[in-house]
Amino acid sequence: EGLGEHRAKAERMFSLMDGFLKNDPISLQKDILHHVEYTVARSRFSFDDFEAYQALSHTIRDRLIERWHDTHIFFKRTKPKRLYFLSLEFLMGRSLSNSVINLGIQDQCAEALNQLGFEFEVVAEQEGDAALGNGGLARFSACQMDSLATLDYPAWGYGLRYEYGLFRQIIVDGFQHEQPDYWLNFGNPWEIARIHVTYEVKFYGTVEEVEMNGDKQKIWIPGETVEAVAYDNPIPGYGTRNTINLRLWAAKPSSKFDLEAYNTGDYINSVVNRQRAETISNVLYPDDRSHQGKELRLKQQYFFVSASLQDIMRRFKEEHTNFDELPEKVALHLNDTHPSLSIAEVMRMLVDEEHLNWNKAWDIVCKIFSFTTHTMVAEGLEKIPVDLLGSLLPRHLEILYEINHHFMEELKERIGLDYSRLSQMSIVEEGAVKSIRMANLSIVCSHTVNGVSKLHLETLKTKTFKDFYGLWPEKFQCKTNGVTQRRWIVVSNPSLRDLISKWLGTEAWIRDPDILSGLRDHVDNADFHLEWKMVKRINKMRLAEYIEAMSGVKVSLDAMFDVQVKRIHEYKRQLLNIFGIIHRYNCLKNMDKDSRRKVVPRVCIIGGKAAPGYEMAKKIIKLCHAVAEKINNDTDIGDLLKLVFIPDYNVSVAELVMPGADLSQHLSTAGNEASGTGNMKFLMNGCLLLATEDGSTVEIIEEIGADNLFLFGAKVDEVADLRENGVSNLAPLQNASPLKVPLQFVRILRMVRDGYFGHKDYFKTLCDSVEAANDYYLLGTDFMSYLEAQAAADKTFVNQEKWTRMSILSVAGSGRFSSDRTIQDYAESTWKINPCRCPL
Ligand code: T68
Repeated sequence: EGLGEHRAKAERMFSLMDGFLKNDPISLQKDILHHVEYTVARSRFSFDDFEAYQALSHTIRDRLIERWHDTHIFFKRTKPKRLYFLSLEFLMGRSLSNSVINLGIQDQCAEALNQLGFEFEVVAEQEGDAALGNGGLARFSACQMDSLATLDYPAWGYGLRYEYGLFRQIIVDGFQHEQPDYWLNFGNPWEIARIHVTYEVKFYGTVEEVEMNGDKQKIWIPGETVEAVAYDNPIPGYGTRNTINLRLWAAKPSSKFDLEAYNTGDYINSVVNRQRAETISNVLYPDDRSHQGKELRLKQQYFFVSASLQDIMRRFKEEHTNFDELPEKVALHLNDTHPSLSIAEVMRMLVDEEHLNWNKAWDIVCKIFSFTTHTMVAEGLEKIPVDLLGSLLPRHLEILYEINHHFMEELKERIGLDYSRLSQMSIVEEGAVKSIRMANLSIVCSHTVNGVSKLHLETLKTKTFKDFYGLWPEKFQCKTNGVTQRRWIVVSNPSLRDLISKWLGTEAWIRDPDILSGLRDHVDNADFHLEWKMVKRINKMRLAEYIEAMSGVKVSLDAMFDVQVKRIHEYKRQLLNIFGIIHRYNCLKNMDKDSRRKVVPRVCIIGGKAAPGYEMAKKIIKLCHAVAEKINNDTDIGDLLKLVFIPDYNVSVAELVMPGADLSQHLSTAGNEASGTGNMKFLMNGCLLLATEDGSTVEIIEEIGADNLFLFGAKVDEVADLRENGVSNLAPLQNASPLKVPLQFVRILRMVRDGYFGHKDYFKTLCDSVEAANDYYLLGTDFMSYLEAQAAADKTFVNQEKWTRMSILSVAGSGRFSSDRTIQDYAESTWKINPCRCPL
């Protein structure tokens, strides 16, 4: 009764509130001034750009909240099957521009600000990045949220509200230093603290067996309780009222009073101890590949899993009474293995708390989970030491053992007593450190296992998870990654947005990216070319200004802007890029004046963070700076070659860099990059790719044709053989065969080794990492092919008509790499959810 009344009231309010906040410039202006005065508490007669940002953000936030309420009331009323996207990382970047664009009120906001004496772009730049993630995986999560909202899917994102996001990278004397990211210090208008949405999360303790209704039942007596508080982040869709929720959890000391602790008299110490609970959500782990068995990391994972699942189950139970309905109403997506403890947690909830029998619970669990892995190589897979798990989550460990026991029994029936395969497929790894293999767990329990590109899926099927593929071929699916054109064209490249819309005669591509292919109709139009080149020039100008401000290096706009920005990794081969630059420098030094006149000037731009404990990656950053110092100060070379390192690469830097790039490099040794998403962002910005045939680049080639990018290097099926036979000649260097490892490469390696760029001792291990490891990443093997691709890029750049054609065709072919396509595919074939569009 009460609920019905409550709903009827909500609906009455809903009709009253619709359009309550007006979006014309005058109304916006009033709201901005209101927030200046009453939220920011500055005088409306005097406030600066940052305060204008705060006030405008709150003005937008109000509008988001309105839509977000409406969306959730609508979802509640229609009870659709919901997707819960579980991810420990989201790289959202800035929110203001994205929000006003998705709300469709960009021009009105600009006008409102303008009349107050502010410029929208300047105000938007006041915002810091929300950097609650490491790299591709985390940014992909953010892109998917944008697409889920835009395509009207009833979805929730769940994650952790880290107090400190990914570290800030500062460069001192060419070395990376890490500083904490105090992103919440200036307030965060985009979140809503839900102080009443809290759950208790338990850790440690023991498992006991009790009698219940004549049955023996295991129960967990936990030893420590922490509270999870919800912070909601509205995610607006574009061209729809739908605004979905990203719910991030923060840890707080449990508000339940532990009287005994206080009564012992040590008041101060007990407060301090309780405060320690907050450390759980304090800091994001900055490693984007390795998984060290750290207790805090495991605590983070379970904290996040437990709070999210309590919330999800509460919502389910509000609407339904029978757990049989769970698979029709709930899809749980595991974004990599980081949230995979969810599997054990749902089993525990269903068996221990809801008293379902094991088989019944297991049947349900197997129908609700889907899983995406973002890793290409087996060494990158997550394992959790059993000792650690058993002490932190004793009941979960039992459940995991039991899941494995059932799985092993099933497996024996299917494949017989093939012990080697049994042990390889087991969820439990025996060995020096007995561990839980989180990927195996996720595969066993999920109805779908997704790869992030065709090549990635192929590797999963034929190598990484070969045996599982043999067992359950139908589980394995390819869902090639994508990126949102809203952020990566509309927000980041407004000039290109206008140009595309003008020539297509529509803005519909912002919702329907396949329409971009219509640009092919104009690929030979001279006027279009002219405007296209002008747009690139404008963006290069913005980038050049930024470079000068950051590094003091003045760059020529006529030069080719050649960019490699991504996390620093040996497999991503920034070293190949730097060696290529040294080669270019050597060539220039040996050229006469006449030949120099024909050279295409280059600005080489490198950016990216190294995991704090990853020594080789840090040395690569230092080498980049050392080489830059040499080249940039060589007046003899001038504008013909510049090298700049852009510090603290993040989402908002990417938004500036990608539109301004002519060429972008994606150099991973084939078979290492699961997908790559940077390549897609550059593609959308009309930047040509120089790349190996790795990850999703293979599909970009399918889409735009091999003629429209610069390819090089060993193919994935050649790599193993080359590692075996091709490169062992590298050490000792003296005998290096010019056929396998070119002399140019050997010479460059020796320049670095001999201290031509200084820091001889420091770079020694970097050189060793190439030589002593027999050039594991095939730098030497791929070097000549790389130089040829670079030469082809130079040659094409001289022919601006051809270059512009390729650039147009890149954008025209980028529709397939929109996350809208990815999400639609997931929704239809994996999650089985339907759009649920909130009425206007
Ligand atoms: C990336 N992975 C892949 N991992 O490397 C990239 N890992 O090829 C792919 O395009 C992208 O995922 C999206 O699918 C990551 O970014 C991590 O960041 C990470 C973080 C913690 C632990 C392990």
